[in-house]
Amino acid sequence: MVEPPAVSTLRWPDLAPLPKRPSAAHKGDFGHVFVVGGSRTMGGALALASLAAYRAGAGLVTAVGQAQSQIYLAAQLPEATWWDWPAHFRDLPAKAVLAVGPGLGQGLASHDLVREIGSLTVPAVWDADALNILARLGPKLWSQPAQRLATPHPGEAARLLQTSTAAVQRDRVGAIRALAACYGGIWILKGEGTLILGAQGLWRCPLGNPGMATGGSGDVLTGLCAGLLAQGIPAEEAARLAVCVHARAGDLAAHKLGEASVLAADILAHIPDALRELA
Ligand code: NPW
Ligand code: AMP
Ligand code: MG
Repeated sequence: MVEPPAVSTLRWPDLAPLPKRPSAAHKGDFGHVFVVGGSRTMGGALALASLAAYRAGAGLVTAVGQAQSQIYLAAQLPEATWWDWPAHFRDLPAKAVLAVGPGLGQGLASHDLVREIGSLTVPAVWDADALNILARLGPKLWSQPAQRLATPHPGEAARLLQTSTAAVQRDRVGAIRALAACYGGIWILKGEGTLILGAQGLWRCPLGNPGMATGGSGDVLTGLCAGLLAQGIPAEEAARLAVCVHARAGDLAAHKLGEASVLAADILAHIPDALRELA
């Protein structure tokens, strides 16, 4: 018997496009993303993720950050509403999706936010400092059932597995399998040839380029994942779609600007073109 390949390669643009928006739709139909991050010095990460959630098609986005970082949102995204830390998430609306981590920092207040979010059953995307805190607190943090999608880069994956970045990169397939086995949930291991692992299998995205190795690039992916989830796209499909749209947007940006000059904001700006190629 022939063994199926361990890793399936995703092909652009052979992915399901976004569901068509009914003509009588209203913003409540497309979910409400709460992006939790933006400690005092990293409001930019929160702004990028929030913008990406809207660009993905979410109906409403609320950014949750430290008061000092609101300036980034006010300048770039008047469409988003704002919550100051400390925030509580017990009474979220029915179609809420959380994205936690972009620019969150790892101080005491961040730990409190992550502990509370870890105890919720709301669908959530975990990234950046939320994953660093998860690495410190351990998999028990995720003991409540919830749809969770985690997006570590190799450095964050190494912290979660208590190993080195080099060891993760030597065996990326082994690393993503170990993450899923240890923590549960759906995993995206970022970097060249991003891997996506869930119950439906292990996938590799062949798109993307080293121009995407730039501050804020991963924060855009986090917002994209949450924006797709909020529209009711099943989590594994949303993960594969978000990774490919992000990488395709990065390729379009690099083609236009040259790899060295790509900013995370340029990846963001090319998301609509990438989405239109799918339709
Ligand atoms: P090394 O050095 O090789 O062992 P950190 P961060 C590794 C926020 N941001 N291939 C590599 O490790 C984020 O949201 C805010 C191989 C590297 O040195 C977070 O909250 C911005 N290795 C916070 O900053 C814009 C790779 O990881 C180390 C790799 C910290 O996040 C920037 C760096 O990781 C940023 O997004 C790869 N492909 N990728 C803002 N404008 O507000 C990463 N590594 O120490 O977790 O730092 O990713 O900058
Ligand atoms: P972060 O380190 O969290 O900002 O995430 C970086 C983003 O850029 C991830 O989506 C990576 O997959 C992507 N990226 C970084 N370097 C490369 C590369 N050399 N080739 C393709 N994608 C990359
Ligand atoms: Mg990151």
